[in-house]
Amino acid sequence: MVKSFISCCPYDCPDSCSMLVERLDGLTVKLKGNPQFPLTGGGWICKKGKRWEERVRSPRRLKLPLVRDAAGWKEISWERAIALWAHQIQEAVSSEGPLSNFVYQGAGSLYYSKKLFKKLFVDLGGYTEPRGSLCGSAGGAGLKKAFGFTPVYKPDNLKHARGVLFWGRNAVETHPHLLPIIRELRIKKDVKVGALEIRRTSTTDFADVWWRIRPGSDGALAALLCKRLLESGDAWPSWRKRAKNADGFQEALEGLNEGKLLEFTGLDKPTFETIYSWLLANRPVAIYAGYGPQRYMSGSSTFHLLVALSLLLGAFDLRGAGVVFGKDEDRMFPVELVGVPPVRRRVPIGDWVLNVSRYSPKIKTALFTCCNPAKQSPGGEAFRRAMADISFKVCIDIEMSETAKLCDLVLPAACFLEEGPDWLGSWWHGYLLRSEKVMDPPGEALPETTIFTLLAQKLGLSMDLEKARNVMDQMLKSSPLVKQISKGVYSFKEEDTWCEKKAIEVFLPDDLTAITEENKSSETLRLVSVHSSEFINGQTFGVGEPEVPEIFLSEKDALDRGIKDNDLVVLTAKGFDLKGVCRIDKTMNSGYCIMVQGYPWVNELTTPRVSPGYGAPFHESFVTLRRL
Ligand SMILES: Nc1nc2c(c(=O)[nH]1)N[C@H]1C(S)=C(S)[C@@H](COP(=O)(O)OP(=O)(O)OC[C@H]3O[C@@H](n4cnc5c(=O)[nH]c(N)nc54)[C@H](O)[C@@H]3O)O[C@H]1N2
Ligand SMILES: Nc1nc2c(c(=O)[nH]1)N[C@H]1C(S)=C(S)[C@@H](COP(=O)(O)OP(=O)(O)OC[C@H]3O[C@@H](n4cnc5c(=O)[nH]c(N)nc54)[C@H](O)[C@@H]3O)O[C@H]1N2
Ligand SMILES: [Mo]
Repeated sequence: MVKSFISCCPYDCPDSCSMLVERLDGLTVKLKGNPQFPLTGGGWICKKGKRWEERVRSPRRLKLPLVRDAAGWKEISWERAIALWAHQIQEAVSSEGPLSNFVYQGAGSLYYSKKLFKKLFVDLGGYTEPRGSLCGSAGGAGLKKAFGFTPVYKPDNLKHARGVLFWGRNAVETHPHLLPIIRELRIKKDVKVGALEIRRTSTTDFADVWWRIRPGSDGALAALLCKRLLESGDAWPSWRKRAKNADGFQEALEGLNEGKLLEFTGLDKPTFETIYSWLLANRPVAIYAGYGPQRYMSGSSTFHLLVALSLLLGAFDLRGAGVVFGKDEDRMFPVELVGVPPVRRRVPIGDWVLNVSRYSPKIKTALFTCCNPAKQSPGGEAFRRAMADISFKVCIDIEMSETAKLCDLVLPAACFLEEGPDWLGSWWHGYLLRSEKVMDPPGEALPETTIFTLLAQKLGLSMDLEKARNVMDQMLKSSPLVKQISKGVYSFKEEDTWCEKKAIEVFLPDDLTAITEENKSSETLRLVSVHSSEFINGQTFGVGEPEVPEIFLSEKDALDRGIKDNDLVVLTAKGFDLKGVCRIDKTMNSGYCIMVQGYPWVNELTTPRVSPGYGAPFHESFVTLRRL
């Protein structure tokens, strides 16, 4: 008998889709978009979400706890696994104090129940964790600098925009449920779509017009556009009313060398003029900013300037104008269920691997959950060295990830279909989604809430995270801040930072030196990595890895090196050689090469660094390239 459930996709994707799950038997499920959910109206979900139909029961699922000894991996009982882990934690706390326990959580599942485990480390007296994220913290920091908080652009306000500018956002690949909305706006309101990119993409194809910019120079372009708006008198007349530090900002712009900056962006004067005219002609413009342009040392400054540009183009007075990026998907998570740690140490996510051996107190145990930094964080070799410096490492995952392989203990987790009730938010839309348990986990896999409740018991702490999850469920269901729309779909009150009546003032930058920071030498190519519609982040399930990685290169850089399309090439950085196949991309400029992120070799070539805002500037990595 077919049984239906409401669930939601756990992936770290802006779309966060509510899903209808049909369970055909204990092992087989069919997934589609929840027809009652406004954003998946036609029942459509993307291919990566759909693949959970196989992933949930794939042979790759971990089914038993595994421990590593000199001979390799061995299955052990939960009881022994928990006892071993508890012992290591106790030893760490008694020798170095609670900060010697490192907890690292990533974006593998956005479900709220995955956040409850921190209560255990709070109750132990504290912990160490990464500061910033591998994702959007640099851009987010730039927005925060302007506002003092993370602004929200409500998707609903797009309907007031006349122009949508995908500024380094590859929405067609990475944000598919936005497209029907834009298509409708085009038809009904004649909305114009532009894109600023470093190469042709499916999003530039979707746009009416696109311009190619040099990687890492978006801040310079934004500053030039601001300068021009002010000097030509086109700036929104009342922009100063909303600005803090207007004079400092104007002075900083006056001091800029226009010719040099334009050269830096790689744009010629006529192209700059077209961009400028497009912005003026299509006000109010929603600047849909991407993650790519903030993976540079200048990422935070760039985003700060995008706010300034929006202001000068009429944001706050013109509904629909503003910068669309991410927002806190955990806003509705009841943090009181976790509590505040008495002490907490935060180490930069971009380069902790370089410094871990020098930390005091020393890191003695590490927990990795919902993350795969061995693959997804910059500097593969540096990560492995850091791991070798930590005496006891635990990984909780649903599969044997690259990170799990570097740990001492690997624990099998239940996935979203196998636990619940649970909740998640979105970093785009304004719905809160609730999911139900559909089936049991495979083998002995357990929900994280159960795993940490067992660990707490062993450590003599009294906590029941299964119960906490149910308390969270009651709290969210009965919260006066949320309103149920249909089964599993709730909306919550959220103010749009760009459109609310309350007078918001943004702080404008007066130091623009960061936007032209460069550290490149002429023989090397900048390595830019991009997300793909095929899979999410490092989770390539069902896609697999190409035998020979593709390396995209401009015609000129290929010619300079005697490389032809489809030639085998070697990419080298930091002593690591990668064999790849060259794909000449005539839409790229010279000076950089591009690879798809999410494959294990990409971050072997990237450099661990921290950018302002505690981001990871993946694109400040440089490689040499030659024909094989
Ligand atoms: N299918 C799918 N969807 C996803 C993801 C996924 O892996 N797969 N990941 C999710 C997550 S976690 C994130 S953070 C988002 C990422 O979403 P996006 O921001 O759309 O993706 P990216 O590929 O990181 O970057 C977007 C574009 O920036 C361009 N770019 C790089 N450098 C520059 C630059 O200096 N200037 C300009 N103007 N453009 C530049 C790249 O060519 C790329 O096409 O997608 C989310 N959605
Ligand atoms: N070079 C380069 N590197 C990048 C990027 C880039 O553009 N270029 N993009 C960056 C970005 S934007 C992001 S967001 C990060 C993402 O990096 P991570 O946060 O590491 O995310 P994932 O690769 O999705 O890995 C998540 C892990 O969680 C596991 N998992 C899935 N569901 C569950 C669950 O329910 N419980 C547990 N315990 N585990 C689960 C998966 O099997 C997987 O091993 O990568 C970053 N890395
Ligand atoms: Mo991300």
